[in-house]
Amino acid sequence: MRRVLVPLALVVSLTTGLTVLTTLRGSAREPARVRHYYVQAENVDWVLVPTGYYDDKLGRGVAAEDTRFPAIVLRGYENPGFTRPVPRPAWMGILGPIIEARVGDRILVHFRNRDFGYGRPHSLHTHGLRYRVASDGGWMPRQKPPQPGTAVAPGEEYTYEWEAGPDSAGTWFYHDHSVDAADNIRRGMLGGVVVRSPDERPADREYVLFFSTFSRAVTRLRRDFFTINGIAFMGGLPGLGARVGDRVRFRVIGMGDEFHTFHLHGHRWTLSGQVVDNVAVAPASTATFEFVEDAPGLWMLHCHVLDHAENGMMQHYLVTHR
Ligand SMILES: [Cu+2]
Repeated sequence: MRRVLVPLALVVSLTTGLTVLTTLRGSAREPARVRHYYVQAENVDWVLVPTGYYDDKLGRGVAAEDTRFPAIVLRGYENPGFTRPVPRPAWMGILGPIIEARVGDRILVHFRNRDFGYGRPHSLHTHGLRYRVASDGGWMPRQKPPQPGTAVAPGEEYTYEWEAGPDSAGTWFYHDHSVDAADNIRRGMLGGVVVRSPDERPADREYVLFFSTFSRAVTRLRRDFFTINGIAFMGGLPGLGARVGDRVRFRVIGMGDEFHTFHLHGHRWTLSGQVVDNVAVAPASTATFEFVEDAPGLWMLHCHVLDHAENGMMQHYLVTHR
């Protein structure tokens, strides 16, 4: 096992971190912190429709067993030994751990590659945060020698150092960016990044939802599946919902090769000064919005690209009374 740190980058970021710390001092805000995340690339047989699906009106469906494929996922651990998994709510589906920080924080992501199934090199690359090139993770053809952290071999470790600047507040994401990045991302190597500004209001419920396609070209299954957090068809992503009166925040992320929309029945919210009930997200784009829950009942949450909704991109959203 190998741990790589670039001393220069560390010193520079430490200095920057201290500067931010000084800026925040004097306010009643939470002081800047160094946050450690332990993220591991692992092989799992992922089931895209864990509940199975059968529509008796249309006479079509799919059994859970027929939606299993060899995925590569990112899993979070609480300790440097990678022995205690970070608890994962069911609604997160296939996602890697959510990297969460406040503006001013420094984030150290200790990445370990355990992809012995495919035996591929991997990396982590983030959006929205500040980092030096040694923490970019983007493998480039014909780079000699390869940039550090862009092709972490199976069995090896690398530490990425990211920083949440004042211009980092919002919803972002990280993903593999190594030699076979596109295939690795299509197999599940993605996760959300949440950076909170000092004046962000706390939400009672907050969900990070990735809209992405698992195509038959990658999975070798009989058909394409359109998923939210790697799960297709209703019932497969339990736990999405709220109680009346809750402040609910959605962080929606498009990933893959197609654009998607987030549509939630019975609700509307303000985005960029306009009241909407449907938001489009292009690949690698995000939308953040919130509302105070006022609509009890079991609702549909789905992509409004019709072909996508029809082929799995829909889930339940349950609102209960207090
Ligand atoms: Cu869609």
